[in-house]
Amino acid sequence: MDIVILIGSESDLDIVADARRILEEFGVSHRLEVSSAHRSPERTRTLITESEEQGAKIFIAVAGKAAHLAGFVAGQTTLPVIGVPVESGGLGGMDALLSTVQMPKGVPVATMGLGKSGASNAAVLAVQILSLADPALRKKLVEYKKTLAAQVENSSRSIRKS
Ligand code: RP5
Repeated sequence: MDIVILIGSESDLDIVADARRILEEFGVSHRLEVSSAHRSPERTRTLITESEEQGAKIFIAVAGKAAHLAGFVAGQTTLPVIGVPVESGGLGGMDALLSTVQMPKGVPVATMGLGKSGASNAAVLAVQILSLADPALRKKLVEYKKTLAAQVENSSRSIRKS
């Protein structure tokens, strides 16, 4: 298992659906767990240790509100941590964005944009990191980029036709 996705609450499950699909498409194994930095700190600590022992290479931490899950994980591992802030009521995600991105010096969290697109980008970034040591993954990323470019061309073609 290469990637561990931690979501702060079951209510974040929908946010990571596309990200999980992306990892599957690239053939990258992942484990998904619900664990909260503030409600279940012991469980989160145990998951970090267990994941490291099982050979995990990257953590993706997804949380909303005072989102300290990614920072909590980053403080306890030397593995890269990618943070995804989640929009929730009240401050519309600005709370989670700032909580995730503003890590003090020395403990980085690679912070994505908000919500589902941020989670998808977390998956792509994780694949890119893994591809540094995996030429087959790199080839798949080249194909992925070609697919993105083809989508733009197709959109443009159908607009011209309409
Ligand atoms: C965070 O607060 C979670 O990550 C979630 O995004 C948000 C709301 O949590 P619940 O009220 O659904 O538990 O801890």
